[in-house]
Amino acid sequence: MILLDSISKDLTSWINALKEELPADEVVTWDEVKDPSKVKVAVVWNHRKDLFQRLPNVELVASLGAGVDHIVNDPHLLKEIPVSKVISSHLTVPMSNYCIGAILHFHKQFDKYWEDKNQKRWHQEFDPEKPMKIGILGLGELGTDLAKKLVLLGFEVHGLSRTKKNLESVSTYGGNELNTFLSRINTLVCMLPATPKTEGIINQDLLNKLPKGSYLINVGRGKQQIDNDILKALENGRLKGAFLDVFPEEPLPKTSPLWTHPKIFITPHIAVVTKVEAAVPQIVENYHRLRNGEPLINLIDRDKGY
Ligand code: NDP
Ligand code: OXD
Repeated sequence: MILLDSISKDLTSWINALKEELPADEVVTWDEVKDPSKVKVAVVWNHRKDLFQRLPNVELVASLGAGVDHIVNDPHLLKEIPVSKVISSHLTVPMSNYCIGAILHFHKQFDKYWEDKNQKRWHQEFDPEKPMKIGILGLGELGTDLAKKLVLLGFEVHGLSRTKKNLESVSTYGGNELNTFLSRINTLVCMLPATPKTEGIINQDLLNKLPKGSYLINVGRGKQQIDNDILKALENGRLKGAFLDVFPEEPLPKTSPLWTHPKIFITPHIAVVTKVEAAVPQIVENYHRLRNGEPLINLIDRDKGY
């Protein structure tokens, strides 16, 4: 039996797609579960609080996205239960496009030309492109795709991950080289997973290590950023602009000063929205593998938490 559960997402299309792929199996929501001990796979996005306590025989928990913090932060999920995430070009393509859009916005100074337009000012600069040295924090599935595409666009690209990677034409750094990485870039793109080590990583101390007039793009997770430190960095010129897709509290409260700051672009956690066609084939594949006793795909490392 496959159970789908979310308190924030309408799961109808997911359930229909899974039922179509697995016509002989039971695909259910929590309200339809008569015997929770029959649930073998739980497919979740922001699941109900006590879900894992009620599933004694679950053998796989599948995230409906790339992030798994909503699952691994649940203390009731036993450490030995495998957790899978979505890995797909349906995710990497929109994520890279979001980041490239934000980078090009700053690179081509579209914010300045928008202001010029409002002032009816014809200011033809000799050198209209802002030089960009882009640093990607997190060179995983998403970060690697972005790094490769930025190289093709002709940008200078740096990338940092916990373990140093080898990527053609990208300057790479290991986790203990954060200061060097920051000193060589002027645009920081955060694509980190939410873990205890990444919580609050975008803080005053980190931002002060960037050169003055840098740019920030955060598409990782909101708890990685300290909003007040970002506001201070914009005030003192350390940052010239920011694109934020994620926030410590979502939806972003109406009282947040981020909403009205002229140098901050806000999107409501839509850098990627996982589509049915991205996740369902992988869930079905793992369901068959589980039944056949074969190794599962797209599993996260439960010790690392991502
Ligand atoms: P991966 O697990 O593939 O990659 C994570 C990367 O982060 C790895 O390179 C890893 O290093 C690195 N990393 C982890 N912890 C640290 C650390 N403490 N210091 C330095 N590097 C670290 O994840 P994805 O690329 O698939 O996704 C990344 C995150 O993006 C997701 O977890 C999610 O939070 C976010 N996301 C946001 C979306 C949105 O719409 N805004 C949509 C989808 C995802 P190593 O390779 O050495 O393990
Ligand atoms: C994800 C997300 O993790 O949408 O997939 O944030």
